[in-house]
Amino acid sequence: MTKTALITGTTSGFGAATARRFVAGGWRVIATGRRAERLQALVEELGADHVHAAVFDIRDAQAMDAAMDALPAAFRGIDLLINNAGLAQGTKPAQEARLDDWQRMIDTNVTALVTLTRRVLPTLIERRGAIVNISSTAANYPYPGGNVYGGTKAFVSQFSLGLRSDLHGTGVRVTTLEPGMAETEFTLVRTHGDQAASDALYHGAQPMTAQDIADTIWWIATLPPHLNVNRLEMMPVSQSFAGFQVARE
Ligand code: NDP
Ligand code: 8X3
Repeated sequence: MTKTALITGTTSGFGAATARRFVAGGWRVIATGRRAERLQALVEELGADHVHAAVFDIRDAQAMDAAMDALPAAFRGIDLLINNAGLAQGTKPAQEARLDDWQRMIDTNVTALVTLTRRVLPTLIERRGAIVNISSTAANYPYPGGNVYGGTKAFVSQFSLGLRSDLHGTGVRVTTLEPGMAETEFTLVRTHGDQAASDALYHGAQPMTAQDIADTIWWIATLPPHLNVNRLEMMPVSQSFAGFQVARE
């Protein structure tokens, strides 16, 4: 039987590549995001039988509810929730950061993610489905300017582990995927539209691609049903760890 994935944030980056990967694998995809024209283009590219576009701002709980209530019959049985929509805002140290940037990250990466998860859980339990939550290496390793972004992703990772405990015995699988540097619109968004800063960050670094992440999510989702990947951290070979910093008088 054809399976259905609800993938948030499919207008760009990981989400768009993952939507294409799952449709190529024979799944139906509910594709979400604010940019309606990009979702429409995805529907035209992959076919209305395979993709349903649900246009809403994920921070708007009422709009989310309306979009979920309006799902066509063929897309109602959700087998996989991929909580991917998210963002970083700003790179400044906490003492210089904008409070509205912090609020936007918390609203999107945390509040919206738990709201949608709570809504979809009964269906996932009914269908012995799965959840893949997109966290980040920023959940595990602090770096200057990572402050609230890292905090939101640490929440996502810990929430995922908590879900595993609560869903014990239901057959529902939960994975948190923690990628490092990958070239998408992520840095453009983080810098409020600075394309040069984005290009400079990725230049010569061979970052991961959205396709790398899509293939990994596909692998996680298509493992035999008795296996659960709890958490998976991945980086490009060009990225690794640096030591502690020491302030001297
Ligand atoms: P992109 O900026 O390319 O894509 C982000 C997606 O999230 C877009 O489709 C965007 O849709 C959606 N989104 C953001 N805010 C909202 C909102 N308020 N309502 C609805 N949709 C929203 O970035 P990535 O693909 O890189 O990011 C995907 C996820 O991966 C994020 O959670 C990010 O934190 C995480 N991540 C990214 C890494 C990277 O290096 N790229 C590494 C580790 C994790 P739209 O703007 O149309 O609404
Ligand atoms: C994105 C990876 O290193 O920019 O989550 O925080 S990083």
